[in-house]
Amino acid sequence: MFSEQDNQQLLERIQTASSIIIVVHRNPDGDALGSSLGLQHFLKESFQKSAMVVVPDAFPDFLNWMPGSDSIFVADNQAGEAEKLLNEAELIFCLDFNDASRVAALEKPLSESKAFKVMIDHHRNPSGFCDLVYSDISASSTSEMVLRWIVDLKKESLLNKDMASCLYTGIMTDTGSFRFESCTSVTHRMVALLLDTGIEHWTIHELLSNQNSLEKLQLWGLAFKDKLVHLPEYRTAYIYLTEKELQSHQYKEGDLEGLVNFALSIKNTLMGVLFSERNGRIRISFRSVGSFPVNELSSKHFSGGGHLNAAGGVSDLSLNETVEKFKALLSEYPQLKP
Ligand SMILES: [Mn+2]
Repeated sequence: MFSEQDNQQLLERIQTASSIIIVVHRNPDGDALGSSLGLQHFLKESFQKSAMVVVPDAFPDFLNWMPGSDSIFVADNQAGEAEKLLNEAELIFCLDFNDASRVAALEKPLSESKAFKVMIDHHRNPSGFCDLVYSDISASSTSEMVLRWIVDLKKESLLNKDMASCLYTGIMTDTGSFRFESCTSVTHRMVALLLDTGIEHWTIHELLSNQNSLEKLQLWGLAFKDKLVHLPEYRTAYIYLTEKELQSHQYKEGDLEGLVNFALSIKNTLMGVLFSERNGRIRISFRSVGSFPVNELSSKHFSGGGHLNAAGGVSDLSLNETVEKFKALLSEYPQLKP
């Protein structure tokens, strides 16, 4: 949590800033959008301040119902304008990421901006590019942390449905619908405050889940039938998809969201991995259960990182070479053996 002194300084900055920007990581997910839009609504409600949410690149369609999502500034098709916004900002909130390199092309303008920078984030090893840092790697989500901050300021009476549905979406998506170990009694108490605003949580679940296209389901069908490999000798399962397979199923950003969890769902599996070829690069999602640290594996071998049980990585090898490299590594991890 921010110290009392930090909070005083932060409130002063909010009140005096003529321009406030909220930035999130590239490939923004439910928590990135939920925390940033939730904070945007809070700044409006509590301080009558308009903040702009800036995302490095497009967000998935299944999040475009979120209150405020139509006013999000997507930087990758207006790079010059985004640079200008960061440059002229007096206060920048950095939500749901721990290092300036996580904002892709916005890294340089963000690092160079003279704005006062505030990080709220739950990823490991926050780097020192912000003036104020609220980091909690045990938190379920950045959305929960934003809500804790609102409660800490004793402003929970200002919560409204717009704020609540954004923060609820962030907490729900980052906890796999309240399933993960990081989802604690504190998380549930925070969520109770959100439900007290009268949001329809069942409608939010429907908006997030029942958004499939036929092509997406057929892509998942292909993945399960022909592209899922089970290695019981390493308690590992992985799915690998080529760019061609994605394209022939009219792939849209977000279509692979959650697929990796099905690799992990095979009985007695400790690690699930998804390799997908996108724009000539291999993107990798790692998931694990228990104490197997996929963030370490990813940072050591696939230029990635993240959480103990959920991490991302990339590879510039071909898809087959990447999968072979991954398979060759498994014997280095005796804890995967049954
Ligand atoms: Mn998050």
